[in-house]
Order: sequence, then structure tokens, then C-alpha cells
Amino acid sequence: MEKFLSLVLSRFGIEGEIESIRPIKTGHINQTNVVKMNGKKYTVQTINTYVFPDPEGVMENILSVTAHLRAKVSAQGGDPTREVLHFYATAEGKGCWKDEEGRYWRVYDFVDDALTYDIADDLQVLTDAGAAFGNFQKLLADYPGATLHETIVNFHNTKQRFVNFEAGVVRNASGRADQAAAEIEFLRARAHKATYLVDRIESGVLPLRVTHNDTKFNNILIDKATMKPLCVIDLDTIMPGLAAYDFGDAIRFCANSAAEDEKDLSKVTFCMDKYEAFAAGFIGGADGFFGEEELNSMAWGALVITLEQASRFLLDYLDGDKYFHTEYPDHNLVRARTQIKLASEMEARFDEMQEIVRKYAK
Ligand code: GN1
Ligand code: MG
Repeated sequence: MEKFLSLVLSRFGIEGEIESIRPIKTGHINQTNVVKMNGKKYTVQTINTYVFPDPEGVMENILSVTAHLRAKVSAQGGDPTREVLHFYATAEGKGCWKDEEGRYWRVYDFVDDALTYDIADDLQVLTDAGAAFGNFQKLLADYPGATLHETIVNFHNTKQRFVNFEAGVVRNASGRADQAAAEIEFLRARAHKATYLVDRIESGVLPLRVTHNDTKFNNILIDKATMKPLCVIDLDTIMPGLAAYDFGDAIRFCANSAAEDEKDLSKVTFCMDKYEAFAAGFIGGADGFFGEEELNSMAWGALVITLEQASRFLLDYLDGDKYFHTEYPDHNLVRARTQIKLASEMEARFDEMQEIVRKYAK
């Protein structure tokens, strides 16, 4: 392992003795190690090609977007070495290297003295996180979105997601559909809601922006010393999208009172105070950046992306756990259930959710 990681680093022009290797277990998709060499820490990661069939396209996006962000952060007097991820390129100028077994590797500087959290309890930190994700969209407002590779086709096309879900139910590849009958019913009954955002893209009501598309709270590095957001990470899914996708995905994760895979559903609640705290930063901090229709779509984003996520976890359960990393046989079903609980609570309090957006839009 050590010898191999040393070879990987050398492909990115980094040579020396490895001092330590530490695996990171947070993400559901890629495999990550923090490798210390010559006193400096690097994040060394394989890109999951089942999920990302075009890893070179992923890395072209990332190298170009991070260069754009770096220039913006520098111009605003920020510290680009800590506030933007720094990826290395191979001698051929590529952001990834393919080994003999066909695995794709990438390397970026590990950001020290920063942490990620799976559950957000401090409302001020949530407001700051909202502002950070909102600011991320602002920094990319003048990025040419049409030049980006679509790294996962139809990623937040919830209409298509529900078509795929239905096909997966019929296929029932794992033979486990009976165990998920109630959850399948819940989602089927909401297929009409899943089209809400896509319909509004198609009718030209909602503008496409360059969005992050995977705005889980643990995709923000928080500075240990100040507890302020430092850097947005996990840039694999930066693509044209809706402001409501980033708002909604963040909410479904951070306004949950429990973990995404909490087994005891009595602990899983949609927290309006957390929703409000995040909205205060994302919308309140945006200073008129979002248009009227976008503001009207934010609460929908939370509901639609939560339903979408439920369908994705459940589909993977039905397919036999091929996409998301799982730790036990029912892991994806457990995850789908938390999303369903959140979605039903959002439905019950939908008017309040919209009012809160209005409050911070002023
Ligand atoms: C995956 O990589 P990670 O763990 O940040 C997934 C997201 C899901 C999330 C659910 C490329 O994110 O879309 O919302 O799991 N990423 C991809 O936890 O599918
Ligand atoms: Mg990810």
C-alpha cells in the first residue's frame, strides 16, 4: 500500500518518504487516504468509476473551477491556500492518473486544522454554512457553465430519477422489494411532486446556475480554531443546476435532528430552527442574488431533493447496493426511511418553510 501510494504521488510530481497513511471514511462514493510525506499532508483518492464514468471530465471541471475560485478568493483578500482545494496535475497536465488496474487517482493538499461534521447542532454554524454555500454559487456566477462536463447525467433530474426508481421496483434485482413495500408506496404517491423543479427549468421559469449539487454539511470544512466555514469540498458534481438544488440538498442533510442513517426513526425530525438558520445564511446572506422565482423554489428544493434522495437510496437497496457504500445489508433501506420521515414532516410544515424563505428574502 505504502509503496503504491508513493508511486501515485510521484505521478503528480511529489517525491519522498511516506511518514503515515490515514484512511478517511466519511464519503459514500470515493476511497480516500491522507498521506503524510516530507512533513506535508496530501489527500490521495481513487475516483469511483461506477459513479463517475468519465473521471477525466470530472477532473477537467475541478481543475478549471478551482482555478476560477482561487482567483476570486485572492481578489477578495482571502487565503486561497486554505479556502480553495488545491489539486495536483500529472506531467501530461491531467488531474487524474490511471493505474495498471484501471483505477483513477487524484491528489490534493490536505487542509489542516479543519474538520467536517455529520450533524450540525450549532445554529450559528449553520447560518455560516448557508452563507458559504450561497457564496460558492456567487463566486461561480460568471463561470461559463456550458463548458462543464455533465459528470453524472441527469444528476438532479428528479423526474428521470423517479422513472429509474419505478424501473428498479419492477426489476427488483435484489428480491427485496417486499421488505420495502411501504416505502415504495410512499414514493410512488409522490412521483408527481418530483417533477416540480424540472418542469420549471423546461418552461424557462428557473435559471440554471453553476451549482455544487452535493451540499451536505460534511462537504464544508470548518476551521477548528474559529468554527467558521473555510472551504467547500467534494467538487465532483459541479454542474449547471438550480439554486434550489444546493439549498434543498443542504437542508435535507443539516435540518435532520439525527444522522442520515439513524435506525431509530423516533430520533429523526425535520428541525425548523435548523432550516431557518441555514436559510438565514443562504438566502439572507445573498443580498438580492436570487430572483423571485428562485426564492419561490427553495422550499420545493428541500422537499424534492429529499424525495429524490429517498428514491436513490431505495433504488440502490432494490438493485443490491451497487452505488452507495454500505456497512450492513439494510443500510440503504435505513437511509431511505430517514429521508421519507423528513419528507413527510416537510410536507406537513411546507407553508412555514416558504414563509421563512420570504422572511430572509427581504
Ligand atoms: C453521496 O460523496 P458523498 O458522500 O458526499 C452522493 C450524493 C448523496 C449523498 C448521500 C456523487 O455524496 O449525491 O446525496 O451521498 N454523491 C454522488 O449521503 O452520488
Ligand atoms: Mg460526493
